[in-house]
Amino acid sequence: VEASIPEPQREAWTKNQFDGFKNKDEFEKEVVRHVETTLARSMFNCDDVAAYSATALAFRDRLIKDWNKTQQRQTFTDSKRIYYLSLEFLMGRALDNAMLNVKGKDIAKSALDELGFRIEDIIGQENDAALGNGGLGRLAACFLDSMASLNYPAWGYGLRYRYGIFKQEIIDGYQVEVPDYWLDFNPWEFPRHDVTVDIQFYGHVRKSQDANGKTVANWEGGETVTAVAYDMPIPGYDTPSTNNLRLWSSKAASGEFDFQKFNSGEYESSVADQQRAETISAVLYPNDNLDRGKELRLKQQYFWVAASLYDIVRRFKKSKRAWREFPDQVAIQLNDTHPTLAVVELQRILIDKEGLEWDEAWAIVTATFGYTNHTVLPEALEKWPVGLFQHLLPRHLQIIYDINLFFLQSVEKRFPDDRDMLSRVSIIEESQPKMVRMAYLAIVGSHKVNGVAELHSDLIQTTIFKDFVKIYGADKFTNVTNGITPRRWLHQANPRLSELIASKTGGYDYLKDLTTLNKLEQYVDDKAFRKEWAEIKYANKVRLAKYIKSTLDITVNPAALFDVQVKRIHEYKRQQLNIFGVIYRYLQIKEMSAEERKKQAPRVSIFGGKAAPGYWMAKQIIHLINNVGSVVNKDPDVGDLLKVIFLEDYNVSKAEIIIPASDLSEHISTAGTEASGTSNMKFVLNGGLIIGTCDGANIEITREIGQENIFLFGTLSEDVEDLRHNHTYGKHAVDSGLQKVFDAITSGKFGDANDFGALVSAVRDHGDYYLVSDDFQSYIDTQKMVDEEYKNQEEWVSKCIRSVARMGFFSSDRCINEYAEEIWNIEPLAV
Ligand code: HBZ
Repeated sequence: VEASIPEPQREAWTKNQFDGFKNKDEFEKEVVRHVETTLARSMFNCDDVAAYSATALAFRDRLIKDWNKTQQRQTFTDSKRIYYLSLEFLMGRALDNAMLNVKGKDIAKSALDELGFRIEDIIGQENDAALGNGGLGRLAACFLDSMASLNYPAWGYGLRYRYGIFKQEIIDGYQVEVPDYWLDFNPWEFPRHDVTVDIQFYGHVRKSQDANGKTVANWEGGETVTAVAYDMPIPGYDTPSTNNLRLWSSKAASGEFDFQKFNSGEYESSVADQQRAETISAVLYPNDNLDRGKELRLKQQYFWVAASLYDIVRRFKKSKRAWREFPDQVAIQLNDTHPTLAVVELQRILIDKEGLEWDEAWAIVTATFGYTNHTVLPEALEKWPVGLFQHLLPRHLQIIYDINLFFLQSVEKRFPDDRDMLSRVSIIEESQPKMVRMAYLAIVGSHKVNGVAELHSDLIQTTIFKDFVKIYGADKFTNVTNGITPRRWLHQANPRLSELIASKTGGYDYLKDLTTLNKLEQYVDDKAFRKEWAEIKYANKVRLAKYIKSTLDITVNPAALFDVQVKRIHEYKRQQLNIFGVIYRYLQIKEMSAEERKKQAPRVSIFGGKAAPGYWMAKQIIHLINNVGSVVNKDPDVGDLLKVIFLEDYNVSKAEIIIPASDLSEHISTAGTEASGTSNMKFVLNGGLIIGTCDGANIEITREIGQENIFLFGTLSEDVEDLRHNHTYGKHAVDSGLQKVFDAITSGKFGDANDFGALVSAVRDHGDYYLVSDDFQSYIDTQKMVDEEYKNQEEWVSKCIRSVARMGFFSSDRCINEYAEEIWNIEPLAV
């Protein structure tokens, strides 16, 4: 690397290398310097925010060094890179992670202490980077962490939303959305005003002949918006490898800020143009598992995909390699169908701009892309009206039609007798209006398609994509079960448990090879170890209890069983089943004698999660939970036996407090609907047990930890279809337990019954699509078993320890290694 600096300047550059702080005193000096110069604040009025900012800047300086070197190394070695395209990166906070990865937390702690600050308070000042909805976005963040930690040359590409997922407030029991303007001060991003790409929209296609008489397509006219790169360093754990997350921000193209207009007095409309351009990267769409088909969303997708591909192609072209080597240098992973336009855009670049023949180009495209599916829910599968494409991206629509034509021709050849097949697998749905099926386009344009847990990968191959398995063979389809990063989700979130584990497994190496957790199993019968384990869980529960007290002014007993369901609110995830169960428990307590009550195991039912702003049913569920809470929590008959808590604004940083404090977490989706789930893994890794259905990764968790360590209940996915079919529309028989719950709701016990009519009648009168009534009794019975088993604390803690010991499989490091070997064909770059 140094050799690239011309000889005469080399010494001056190398002798002046900035090394960052090496000890407490140097760190203090850096902090004070940043307070006084970078932030231009006096150290006499340095508050927590300023101390956070200065601390973050000092660590950022350290990261930049490694980041630059990593990028140089990747360029000089000309290594193959993986590009992870995701519309969402739910990163959470960065400072604690940066401290861990550059091994500087102890230094920072004592220095901040001397300067008069508590490190926890300082870490707590940071805004979450909440550029995602839920599981899909958080998975992308865990993957970035693992790719850097494993030294893979990897870049993430996404959008730099000015507003992340909204902040949730609960007012009178209802969700209210507040915009999340998070960019006030973001020390982790670097604007690259010199890295810009002009992105075209609208216009028309004109065919012409080139010098050799070949017909070429020219996409002309329309409007242009400029993409500006913002880079964020992604440090790896215990390695200097620091990868890049590049987020694009939109602004008016320089020619577009119309000086003509400006000068002729049309100042307002010239500003309006500017604002229209900036709208593209303004907000994250807040729906998870729902496709709403808005034009601006398609604009976001193309804007981000086109800018990213331009960047990737530009980097490849610098290597001066032949085009056919592109897939040897570049792997691109599509995080769900949101970036599927990248398939079309790369084909367009190769044939329209670079002059390759269709077949040659298409071979390159399909060898480059891999597609990950995250859902089988029909309402989440992306489709775009052909007319919208025609208007916004006319050349891309032509290419899609050609892709489809060649694809259908090959299908017809192989299945000449199956006429139906062609319309079933066509990328264009012949509906009114015609639609482009993005998942089919992603399958046809990729060399591998994967689901995110075993059951889910089986389901996509046997249901929504089964024709494609016939066409391409089973080899094109694979499973990569999700994972989570143990750095954030164990070490950072649960430092005391991490320390205890380290003391028994031979240090913190377990954070690099999670399977070494299995060494814990030998301590299961060690009473002293169990005691320490239980004390840590208790302390984590005290921490959460304090948080509940400070935010909701409700006192909960840390000795009670903490039963947690935190995730996006969705009918398929069945928070309604949980709250119906809570109501059932409440009614039972009310019927008990004082004697019986004494024998009851106290419980705190904790909920958290956002409803998409337009998802009315999900908002009803939130409202019901809150209303049940306000009745139960002040009922003197109940006391400590039951508390119902709804935690406002569930996000990554709150998850880091909530998850380590759970005794039992709920993963109770209707079988076959939750593709994987990833918080299930986080809860078990933090020493909590699960109550769950045979769905998603619950199944593999059960296989790993043993069925005696998980509370499974409910319908199996193979039985769901039949049960749904049997539910006659109109009155639907519900058993007496659930009927009592419905009676309580409709009697107005939890506020105006009309407010919750839809929740009841969805189950009772409208076919119960999510099988709440079918699973209710076994859910209640299983909760009873939980109560019984929780009374035997020694046995409970043993189960927790055994489970943690067997969770090694669920590291995102394992998961990324599988992607690297089976899909990306990429090697780590030695440091
Ligand atoms: O992806 C989730 C799955 O529901 C969950 O089971 C899985 O563990 C996780 C990671 O694989 N899917 C999502 O989170 N999906 C979305 O957030 C989403 C966002 C926008 C959309 C569609 C889906 O248009």
